[in-house]
Amino acid sequence: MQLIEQAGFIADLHLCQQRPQSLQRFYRLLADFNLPHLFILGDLFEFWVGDDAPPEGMAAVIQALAQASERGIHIAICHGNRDFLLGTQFARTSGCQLLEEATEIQLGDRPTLLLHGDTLCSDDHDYQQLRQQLRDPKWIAQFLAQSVSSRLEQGERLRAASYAAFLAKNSVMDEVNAATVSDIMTRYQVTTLIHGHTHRQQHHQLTLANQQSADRYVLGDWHEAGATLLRFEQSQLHYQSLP
Ligand SMILES: [Mn+2]
Repeated sequence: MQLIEQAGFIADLHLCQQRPQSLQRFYRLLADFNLPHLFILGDLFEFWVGDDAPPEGMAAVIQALAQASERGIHIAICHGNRDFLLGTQFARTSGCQLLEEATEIQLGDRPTLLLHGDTLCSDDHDYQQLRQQLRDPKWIAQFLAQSVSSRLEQGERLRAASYAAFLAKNSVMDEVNAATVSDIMTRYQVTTLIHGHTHRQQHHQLTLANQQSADRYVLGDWHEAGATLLRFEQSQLHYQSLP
């Protein structure tokens, strides 16, 4: 397990050409970044239909990532539900490391688990079922074999369907299931969990099923309520709001 003494964590930037403010903020963050590790815990991009077809304007994001990597910042990215098709070509050109779905790190003296967070929303059965289908390697191979225009069309349909489901639930993002959180933290034997996806930035203190006390840090999104960076330095985790 990697020992990390200083790092920054962000998630749910949902970058796309229609969000110039988020793009500028991200370029600024990369240019000013003064920690050795940056973890991007999913949904860096609003959508991604394959490394051969970056959405309009997103080649500049890859270039900015590559420049920051060249400066010596280790940037690690996990898939979100929007950009789960980020692949090896993206990793190569951006200089970023693609993480497994669940990644354990040793954050100072804290055994820590990193996730996007969508798997914690286990009460949403429809979503979990769809997720299982979309992460099937066979489905992915079939999808990536199609033309870019057909992939974009299907991606647009999926986004519209997920937006309709979101509206049907009174525009509330799903919340995590407390038992699922406790289960996964116990399984990985961690006392700190960092994730995004729900867009509900908050530090939660909790007691796991095995009575151990634990911390869960949720990363906020970048377009609804301003952006933040969760920083770990001098053995402390704290949120820093980004200009
Ligand atoms: Mn998400």
